[in-house]
Amino acid sequence: MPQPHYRDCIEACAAHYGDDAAAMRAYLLEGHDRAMQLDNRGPIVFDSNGNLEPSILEAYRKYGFYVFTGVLNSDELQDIEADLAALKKRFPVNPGDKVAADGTPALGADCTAPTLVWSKPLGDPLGGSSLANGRHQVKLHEPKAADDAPEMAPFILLGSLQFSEACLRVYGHPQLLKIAEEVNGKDFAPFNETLFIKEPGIGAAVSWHQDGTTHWNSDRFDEDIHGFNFMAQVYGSTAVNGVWVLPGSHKLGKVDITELVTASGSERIQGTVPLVCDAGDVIMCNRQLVHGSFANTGFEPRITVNMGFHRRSSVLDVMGAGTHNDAQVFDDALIAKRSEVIGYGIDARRQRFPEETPYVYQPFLERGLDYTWNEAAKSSLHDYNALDLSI
Ligand SMILES: O=C(O)CCC(=O)C(=O)O
Repeated sequence: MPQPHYRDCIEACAAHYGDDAAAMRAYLLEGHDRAMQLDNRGPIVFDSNGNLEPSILEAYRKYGFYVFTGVLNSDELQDIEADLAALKKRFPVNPGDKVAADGTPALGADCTAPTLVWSKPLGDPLGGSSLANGRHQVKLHEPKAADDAPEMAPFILLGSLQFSEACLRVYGHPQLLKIAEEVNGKDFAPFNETLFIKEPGIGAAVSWHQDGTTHWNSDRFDEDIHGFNFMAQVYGSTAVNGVWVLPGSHKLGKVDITELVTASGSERIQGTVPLVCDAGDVIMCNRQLVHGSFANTGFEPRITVNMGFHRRSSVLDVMGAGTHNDAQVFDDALIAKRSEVIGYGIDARRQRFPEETPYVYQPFLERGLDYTWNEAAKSSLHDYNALDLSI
């Protein structure tokens, strides 16, 4: 479990915090230790009825997150890495450029729905801004990047499944979809899919926030109403480059983060722990948890294949938050259209891993729908994230 260079990364990170270096070092070390003591990690286990082992759901509900170990095998990780390398070659050199470095059309250049989100290296572009409905209430420390760092770099890719078949196949993972069913019901609905790109020395911070927007004052409010994200890790995740969370905060309703920071005496919110895990592990993270990540001042990359799921009742006929796409009402037809990617994910996975038993999605069964992953399906995913179920 110890990450390679784990202590060196912590030292490198602390060194970027000036007078706060000692406090940052202690925060990282103590947070790591506390995270490793929590009883919320292990392989995916189903009981004899095919349901998720109850103790796993209990721990998830208690802390608001669970680390599933060893979910993606080395073949699958290699597929993702190959896709990532190809994607990076297609990134525009500067925000808004229509071509990549080699002069070919840039990734997303022909998309109307949002794709790449950029930041200055080690910046915190969302913190303290009105972006994403102003949910990132404070700005985190923006360490100084190396002189040879690029001026701007992509740190989020929205609508990622239209660009990466390997990520689409993770989305179709039968055990993960079964877990989505257990938490959100057999008729669960998608949310969105993204890549978080945290290259060492470059990767931006994502300031403390809770993800939900629309349901904080709902009569039906509960800890699951804004859904959850799976965060599959391509290289693992550490105290330095990973997401930090405040365990149990998914039950608290809307939290005043500015007040938490003030009470903690710094941006190092007391009681938080990092999501620490290895390559191939998948974290399930309640969207209502207070969470965020610091700029990646360590030596290791973190790439998260993020994919979220909702209860149908949380999205059906609801006016969206407009956080990830234009705000719109999610009627049954829109949800059905947005759910097609589940069918394509399941079939793309079946083609690559024929020895697995594919997941059966109840709404497709009820409606007699069947999806085949092929070139036509691929084209149909263009701009699919314009229908993200953002709440
Ligand atoms: O991966 C990160 O650094 C941030 C993730 C996050 O904020 C989210 O998934 O809502």
